[in-house]
Amino acid sequence: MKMSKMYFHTLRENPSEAEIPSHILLLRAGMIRKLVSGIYGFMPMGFRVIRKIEQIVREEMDAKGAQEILMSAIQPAELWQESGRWYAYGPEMFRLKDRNERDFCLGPTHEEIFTDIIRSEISSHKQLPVNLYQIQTKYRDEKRPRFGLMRSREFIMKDAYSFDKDWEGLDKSYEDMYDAYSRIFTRCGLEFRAVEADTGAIGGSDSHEFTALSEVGEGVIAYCEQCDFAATTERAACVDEPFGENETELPLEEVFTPGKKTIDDVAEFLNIPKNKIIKTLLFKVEDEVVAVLIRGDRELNETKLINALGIPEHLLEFADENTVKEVTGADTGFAGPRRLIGVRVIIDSELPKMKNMTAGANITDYHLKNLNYGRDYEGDIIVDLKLMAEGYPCPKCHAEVKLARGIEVGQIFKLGTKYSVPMGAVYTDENMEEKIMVMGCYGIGVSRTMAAVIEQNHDDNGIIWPPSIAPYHVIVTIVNTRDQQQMELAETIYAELTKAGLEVLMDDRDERAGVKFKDADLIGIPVRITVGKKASEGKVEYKLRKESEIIELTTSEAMERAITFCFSSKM
Ligand code: 9G3
Repeated sequence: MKMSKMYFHTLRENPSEAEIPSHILLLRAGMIRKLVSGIYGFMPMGFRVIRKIEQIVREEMDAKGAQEILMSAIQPAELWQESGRWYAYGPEMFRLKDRNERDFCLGPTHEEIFTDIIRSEISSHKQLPVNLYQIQTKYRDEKRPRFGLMRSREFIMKDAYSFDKDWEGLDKSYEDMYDAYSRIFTRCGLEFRAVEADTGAIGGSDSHEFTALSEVGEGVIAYCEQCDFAATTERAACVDEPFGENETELPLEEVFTPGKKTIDDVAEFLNIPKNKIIKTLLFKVEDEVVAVLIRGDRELNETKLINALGIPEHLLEFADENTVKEVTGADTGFAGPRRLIGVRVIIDSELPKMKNMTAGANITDYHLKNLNYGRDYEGDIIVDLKLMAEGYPCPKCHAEVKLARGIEVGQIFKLGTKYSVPMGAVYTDENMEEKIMVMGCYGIGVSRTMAAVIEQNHDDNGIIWPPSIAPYHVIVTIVNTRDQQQMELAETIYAELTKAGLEVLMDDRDERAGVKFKDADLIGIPVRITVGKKASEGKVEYKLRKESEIIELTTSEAMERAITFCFSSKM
């Protein structure tokens, strides 16, 4: 492609609303353009990258026997009512009505749609397993879209759904997808980890998140360097670390703690460690009040709480001051587990083993010392509620856990019969008995992957695309387009490399060389061949975008290197 003909508009400055490198660079390089908050369009250079990623996805999905289809982005409410999910999602679901006032949504995901297709067309065990996938725009009305493609309201997702005869079949489908995902993200040049992820209220079944390591990632993963433990912090099981189990239970003691509302204030005022204090958090779930107890030196993992309560995320709210006053009889900051009326109490698993704890007395300005589980307070649910933190013991080998930030680029789930039961996706087995299909679902954020690759591959001058998904493999930069020799040599190089199977961009614009070099760095083309004064001697400059070194080579040497470099980087 000749840049003099290309629709290509860069920005000189960083756009004010962009905060992270991928968002800044995608806008400055003219690869995406914002329509409105959270909605982006892909311009020629950027769309080429999207199609490269999609191509890698297709190759690896097809290699596992998955078959590509394309469903509608608009979905009838009826199917979501059948699965029971129409009322499970709040404002993040884009809902709309057609001219006959029928309810629809813009698809945030397609479990219902794919299950509907399969249930009406599959009836025999002979037709299973099936794995169908699509690459399509999804819609989720994020409350705070930000970071460009990282958290947008419309995004390109590959979503696949597998249908098996039984759980054993699902295990195989899941394993195939796990392997396909590892290949896809490796080929995209991403540094990633597959980590155990939250399965939501489904519980029990498996889910893995493919996380691209990045400081700007919104996700945090926990991993162990001594064993293969790796999980999102939402999912990571934490080891109970009770202590003082053998202390004798001391008598309850009410202590005056004027204005001491926080764990830190109480610890300091009573001169006790934070891990001897019970943190009591009050929530509302619709019109029920729930008290959550966790050790004062730990953070609550709200995902574990939501799963323990078996509720959708948006139903969990912090109790407001009035509710706290009503339920505890005290101001906020003095809540405790003793004598809570009509409140469900959820307790972190390590607390019942601990003796002589301190907590709010449910009396303003008072706390209670020497609370002992069983004698002084009880719980309705006892479960691990701890949020994993750096240095906590690995749940598998007890070595110290490490945390890292990451970008979720893929997630795979064992759904089991969550959709096949309510929607009646059944088949007749070898004995002519009716059985329920067992499902899995598998998503890749295609547009988010593009952003994640930039987060991991950029410098101050711009993007550094891996050849596998670069918009072009080589850019041939002509220093002086009025010089006939330089133009001819550039044309020769362009033709030769194209014939060799490379995708070549020729910067034949009537621009100063400096501008051309800056643009070449900004858009991140892996190899730059500069044709300048030495064209008369058949010499060119060769530079890899990921290195600073510029070397002078003969034309054929430069072309050989470019071909070898691009093809060896597992295009
Ligand atoms: C909704 C809305 C947002 C959602 C969902 C439904 C996330 C929803 C989970 C999934 C699970 C998998 C197939 C591809 C891989 C992920 N956000 N999820 O179900 F109505 Cl508004 O999408 N689906």
